[in-house]
Amino acid sequence: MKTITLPVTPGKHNLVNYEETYSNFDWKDVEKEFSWYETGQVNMAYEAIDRHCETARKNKVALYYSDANRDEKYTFLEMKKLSNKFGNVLREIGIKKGDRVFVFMPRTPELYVSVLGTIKIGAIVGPLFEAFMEGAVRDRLQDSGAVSIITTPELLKRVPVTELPELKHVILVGNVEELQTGQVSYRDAMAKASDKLEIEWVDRQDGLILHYTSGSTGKPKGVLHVHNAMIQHYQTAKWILDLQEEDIYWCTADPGWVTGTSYGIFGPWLNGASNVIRGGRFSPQDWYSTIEKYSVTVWYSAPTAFRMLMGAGDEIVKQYDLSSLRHVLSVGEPLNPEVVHWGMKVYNKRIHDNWWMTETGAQLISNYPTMEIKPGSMGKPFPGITAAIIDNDGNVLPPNRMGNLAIKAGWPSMMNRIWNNPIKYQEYFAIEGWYISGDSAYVDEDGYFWFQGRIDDVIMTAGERVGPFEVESKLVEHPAVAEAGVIGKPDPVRGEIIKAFIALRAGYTVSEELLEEIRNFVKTGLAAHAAPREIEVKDKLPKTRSGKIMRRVLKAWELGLPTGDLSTMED
Ligand code: 6R9
Repeated sequence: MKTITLPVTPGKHNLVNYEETYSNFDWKDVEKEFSWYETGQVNMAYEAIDRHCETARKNKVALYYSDANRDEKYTFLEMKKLSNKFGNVLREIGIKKGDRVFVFMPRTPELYVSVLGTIKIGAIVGPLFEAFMEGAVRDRLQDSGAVSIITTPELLKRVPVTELPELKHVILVGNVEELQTGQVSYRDAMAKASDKLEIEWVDRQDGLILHYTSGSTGKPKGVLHVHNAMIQHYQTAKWILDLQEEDIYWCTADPGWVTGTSYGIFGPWLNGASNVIRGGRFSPQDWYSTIEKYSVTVWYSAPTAFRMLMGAGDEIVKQYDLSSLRHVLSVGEPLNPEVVHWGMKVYNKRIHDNWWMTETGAQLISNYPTMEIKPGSMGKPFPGITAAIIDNDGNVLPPNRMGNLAIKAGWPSMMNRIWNNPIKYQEYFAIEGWYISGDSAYVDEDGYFWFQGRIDDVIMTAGERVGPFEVESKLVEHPAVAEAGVIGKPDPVRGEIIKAFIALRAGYTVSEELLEEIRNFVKTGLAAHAAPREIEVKDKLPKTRSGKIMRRVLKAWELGLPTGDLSTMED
């Protein structure tokens, strides 16, 4: 197949010559960009916000926020004062360095203030998706031993406080009639708090943020990142997002997803950029009008969103002025070449794909504005990053051979640990010197990387990473379900949809009502995005002798493919 390459984007860019920079790069040089290089005093939130307040940037807008009811903006100086206040609120109730503090609320300025204030006092922030239901919230708070959660009165119903003995405080954002023991009103506490704070200076390897993410087995795992990650957040945001002083930047990701923190908070603010946050749900009209309203110049989103925009058609694009756009990027799933070509047609912009994971903390492989794009490829490794395709014995494979996408271990934003699970952590580094991503890929003769799939069974649906095990566990909690196997079924819009195969318990018969009830059960017990769109009932599911559901067999059935080696399958 012949690939059509897209030429470099003309204009001024931060990364001028990729090849030359790649050969001369040293992470040590990036350290000089931070104030701690001189002072020895480290804190991510200081570098992202307070440092700019010592320059003319203090009156620059750090955050533009709007939703259906609010329309606000905050300068760096205002963000500094608000996050100082919040840091004091937390100190007042006894939160200390290293404590886990969770945020569980819609994307609002209060969420960003809470994250920054938590980091300023050296506590570890745990962001949760607003869509999480009780079970998902409980698992994460329990595993991490969280002492506090910042949430809203509406979402509080999904925080099972009685099952969380370590949780001491609930900070409520919004109108509260009467506070119960252990509850704090955000508004009242903020009104009383001082806007001066002594920042907690930390070690570069101290905990910053804990992102829970799904694997193919077991419960979600807590990926811990440390303050040192700022080195890579800063430099990738400079060269991949190409953030420049005048840019208005919009990352559409929720902070429950690592993209919404590394590139919705840290990367842009470390670079002193103006950050747009739009609350509420996705709609093509709303998204295009957000770009128009703020004259967004740099836009970071995900393939599912671009496919939905493509589905909404070309006509609607013409109703908005999108001429401010300078640079468009995508992450999270494979970006189909059709979408890239469509982006050229309707936005007259290249959509720059890039690859990374929760565990990697920051972008590792990318398309750069000053590089030719091969639509469908994730691009080339960031300077300072060695990426390779290796076989299961650790041999580096030649171009055009598919294998494990692996990274030489030791980049600045690499996860520091999996919370409570050193064994899981070590599994990533089972091949000496390498981090094994779990993705399969190949590299072409020009050094471009091409994604092929997940080696394990993790499902990517509409940009959300869903562990089949979590969904299966929930399904079998339903009284009618005997066993369940869950797979990702390819879908033109969502990348994959969740399809569940179930066997019913004796005494139950299939009906539309029952299947709808089961779907709702997962929706209300886990999250709407985790509910299977399709449920198929079987007499019996394929299992290994040790009792594990063989998802690859289900997938082969679904796709009409050969089932492969069935030697481990039970009789
Ligand atoms: C940032 C993020 C990580 C998994 C990753 C891979 C998939 C991410 C991709 C991509 C194809 C890309 N993925 N970027 N697949 N092309 N450009 O997405 O983190 O939620 O942890 O997911 O997402 O399978 O292993 P996370």
